[in-house]
Amino acid sequence: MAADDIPEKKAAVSVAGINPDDHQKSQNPILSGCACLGKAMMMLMLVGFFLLVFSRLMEAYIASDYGTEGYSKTRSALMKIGNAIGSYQSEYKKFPLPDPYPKKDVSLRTEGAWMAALVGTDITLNPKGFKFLEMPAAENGKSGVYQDKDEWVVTDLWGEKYYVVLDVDLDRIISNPEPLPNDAGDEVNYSIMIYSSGADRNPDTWGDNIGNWR
Ligand SMILES: [Ca+2]
Ligand SMILES: [Ca+2]
Repeated sequence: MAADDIPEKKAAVSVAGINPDDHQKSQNPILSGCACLGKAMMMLMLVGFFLLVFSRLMEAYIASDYGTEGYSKTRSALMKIGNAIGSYQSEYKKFPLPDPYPKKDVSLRTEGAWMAALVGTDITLNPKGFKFLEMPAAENGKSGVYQDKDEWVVTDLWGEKYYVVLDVDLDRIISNPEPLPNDAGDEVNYSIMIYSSGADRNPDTWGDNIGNWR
């Protein structure tokens, strides 16, 4: 009778311990492969998501370290210094460098007689007294120009003097201060390269350095 059949069917399910449909899937290699592929895709998506979050956090960290505004201010200062040197060159047909005038390219910092020449306080290098470089007065030695005893100094946001490379021999080639992979770009075609050592004040760490060419 039908009443006797019902317990037997329930018992069959109970003995198997699994849903018959699942059992069928586990026996089907195609369905099983699809499940593995789905898990792999899920893992890849999760990894991609975490990488995205990590990169965003790193960007936020770098931005908080010197900030977009800091970057803009530094770039503006670099352009000012570069333009001041260019204007001096136009006026005096040379770089604002003291005698003995160098014959080869030079690397220097934004301090000393050549800074005094650009701000118009050194009539030896700048007999016409032109004010080629106008910068705000530095506060606590940061972000501007100030006089340290007899020397004029120009500093970045973090109180460090800028780094400058000048193509004094006028061949339009400068030894690149920024090391590149596989020595690519060892020499570059610039006349004036100026850079800040960035928030960490270390010129050798280029992640935060800010240059007039980069
Ligand atoms: Ca050169
Ligand atoms: Ca640095």
